Amino acid sequence: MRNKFLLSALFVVAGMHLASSAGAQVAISEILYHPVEKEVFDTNGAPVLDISDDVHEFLELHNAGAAPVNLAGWRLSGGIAFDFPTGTTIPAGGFVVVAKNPARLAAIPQYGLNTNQIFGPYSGQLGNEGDTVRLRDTADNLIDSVSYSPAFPWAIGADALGAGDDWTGLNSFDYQYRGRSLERVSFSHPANDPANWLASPLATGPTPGRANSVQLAIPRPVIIAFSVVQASDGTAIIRSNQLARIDVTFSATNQLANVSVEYFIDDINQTNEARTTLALTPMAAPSDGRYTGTLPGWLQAFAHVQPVSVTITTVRALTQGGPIYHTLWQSLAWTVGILALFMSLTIRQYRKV
Ligand SMILES: [Ca+2]
Ligand SMILES: [Ca+2]
Repeated sequence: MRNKFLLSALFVVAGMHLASSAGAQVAISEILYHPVEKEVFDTNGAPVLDISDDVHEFLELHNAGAAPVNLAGWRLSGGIAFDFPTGTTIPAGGFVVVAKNPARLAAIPQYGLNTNQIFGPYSGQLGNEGDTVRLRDTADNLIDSVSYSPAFPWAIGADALGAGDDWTGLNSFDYQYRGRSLERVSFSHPANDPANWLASPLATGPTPGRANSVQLAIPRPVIIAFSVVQASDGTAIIRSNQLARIDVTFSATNQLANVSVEYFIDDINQTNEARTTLALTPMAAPSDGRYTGTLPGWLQAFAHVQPVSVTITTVRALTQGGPIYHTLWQSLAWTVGILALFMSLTIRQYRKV
């Protein structure tokens, strides 16, 4: 017989201090690498649209500077390739979109794109398992570069809808040819920081050719790595009555202060379990982003069950419901007035019959 318990942990970060800094010029601002592409057939059973190769992919550029920029001779490379033609200008504060298939993108009514904003087609594809995109100017200087991923610590909700309909409770056809894009939060913050990219909200969808849904000078911090080990010897197996050490690494650390972990042991048959909050300690300067704490012997209630292993790999599975993760994250952010980050650990307890 095997029982399964969940230990869920809420990371709460207070002490938000926004700062402003000068924006860069032209930057990669939005990436729709995995549009929802559901097969639709006509009455004869023939596909109404060739949706192979993710034809509704796009990449967006933004000019965050105060002057127009001539993009003629600039190029995209990496997973996709495109050379901007003569006469391509991006106005100050403006956006241009480079499409896998410009006609298909222009046909999506929710986007309301003007054809003079859409460039392409590009060759290649924005990989659904992660990819790199680079923007270079006429002198081949690297202007911007992003290596995104559909997996933690990147916003997993931007992988189409983040999970299948049976998990999200959504109907993919409601998001046909769109889904959720990666939207950049700050143009003065490094492009390659996962904290700088959020999945576009379900309700509004991707925003090709216009401002992204969330814009901050400094992105909210996210966890980019964590581990839970037995405190006494650092091993992954945590036995009953043993303290556990949790180590967490954040990025976008400018706003970090008063980091704590909130946890509860979740019997899958109950809700509203009592929660415990534990302050985490900076391992170095707060800007370093690494925090640690020792969880008490929270397995004592199950002391008769051992050994216990912490299965870190399930964290991704539990958080793959993009909307669920996002809703929780947002509700905490707004109601408590602080930043909150969520992660879950599954603790499997094995009991001999
Ligand atoms: Ca793709
Ligand atoms: Ca946009």
